[in-house]
Amino acid sequence: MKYLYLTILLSLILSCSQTFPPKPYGPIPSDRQIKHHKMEFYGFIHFGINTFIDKEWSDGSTDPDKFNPSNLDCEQWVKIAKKAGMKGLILTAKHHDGFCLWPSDYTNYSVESSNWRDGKGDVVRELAEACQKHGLKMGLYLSPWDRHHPEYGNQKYITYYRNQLQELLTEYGPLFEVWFDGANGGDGYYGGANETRKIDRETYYGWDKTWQMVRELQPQACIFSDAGPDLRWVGNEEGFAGKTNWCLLNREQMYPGYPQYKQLQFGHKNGNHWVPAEVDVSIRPGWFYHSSEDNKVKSIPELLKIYYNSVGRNSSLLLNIPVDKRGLIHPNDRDTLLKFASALEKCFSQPVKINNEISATNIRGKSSRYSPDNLVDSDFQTYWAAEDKIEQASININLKRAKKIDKILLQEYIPLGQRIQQFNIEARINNEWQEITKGTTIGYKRILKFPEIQTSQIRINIKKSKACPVISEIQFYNLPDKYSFSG
Ligand code: FUL
Ligand code: CA
Repeated sequence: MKYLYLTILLSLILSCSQTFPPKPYGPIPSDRQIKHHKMEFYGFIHFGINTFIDKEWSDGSTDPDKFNPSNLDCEQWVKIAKKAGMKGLILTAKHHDGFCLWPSDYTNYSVESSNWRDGKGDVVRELAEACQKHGLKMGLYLSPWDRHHPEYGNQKYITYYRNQLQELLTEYGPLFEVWFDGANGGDGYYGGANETRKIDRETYYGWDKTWQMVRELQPQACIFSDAGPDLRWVGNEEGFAGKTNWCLLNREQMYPGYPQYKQLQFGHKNGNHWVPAEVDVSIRPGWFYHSSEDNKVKSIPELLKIYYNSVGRNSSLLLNIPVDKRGLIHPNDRDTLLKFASALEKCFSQPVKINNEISATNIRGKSSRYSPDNLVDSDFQTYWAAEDKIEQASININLKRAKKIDKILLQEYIPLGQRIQQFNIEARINNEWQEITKGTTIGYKRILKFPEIQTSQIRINIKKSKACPVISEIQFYNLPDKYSFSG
């Protein structure tokens, strides 16, 4: 009898221990990174002295008075961005030309030296206030390369750069992201020297110290650069991440301007830091406004393709809108953004209903806490998990009646790490199981699009996972034909 009690007790303990959540596997995201993952889509605003001289890059010698928007209205930007579904806006406070959109105490190469608003204007402040008013987050870009500053290339410039950063980090409220560009072309005005200055990208800027300032002054802000530490460049400006895309990166040997940027498309499978990719791409060919590009705003199918290849491939999407000479978003960009938002809404607002007809080949501790029902409750926090050591499993979905489907959305519960490395999706068509699509990594979000099928049974097979799979959400959709595109 004693033994019977003991056995019951032991098996109770065992089954309870099985219902403990899986232990995190490998690097995991910080809270600030998780919040950032959930933003998914936000905007970039390239605006500055280049806007007025029709250039992408200027050399730092342009007269500040050229900066003269006739009708600047940051609320217009913010309202459009919000309607477009963006969760934040990042502004180029200073681009490579060194011209500052705020009245910095450390230079007069800024809005203060222009006649705009009688030299009393501050674009950064106007944007901060508009964001605050309409509930959008703000981020800032401060170019490390400065083609105006006479001391660029020596230590005095680094002090100047950090002083400017301090102003931006302390005077404009909370920032969700600070953007550190790796570009450095060498030649510039440099206070009249007009020469080429080469710096050692790895050591010159003393990044650790600068990033420490961001941590201290804006602990919630994610730091973006080619090398993280919170977000990495995706290695191209065309609008796509790798189909295989790990949020992991061995970032120690990397720095802004790191030349092996192709690796950034995929991340490192066994990387030792959590550094997800951000896809930055412009809605027009250029980053800054050029009237010659008014009819070159990307089409809705092009933007949808970018969305699938960024948000749909475990990245965030930073879509640039060049603000025009008036200081407004041009009507062509506005119309496109609003149409893009309604296309996304049509695509993703109505998942195919699943009605609890979902099962899995393995459920952690057979516990309802890890039930496959959690996969279809539209709640990222609830998840299905398999038992430890189970690295292959299938999820079966029975749709009672045959339904049309042309894409699937999957989300791993990333607070416990990125685990899955290979999976496929099968559907029962004409009484046979057929593979309809397959993939490698999932991460925060993976969307796969395939030719429309009609089926009542679907199977998701996790074929390879670094540790037991932990999935938050699975959804199926049917894209309206009107928005179909190839590729
Ligand atoms: C690049 C810059 O050189 C471009 O002008 C633009 O700002 C883009 C976002 O980053 O490195
Ligand atoms: Ca869920």
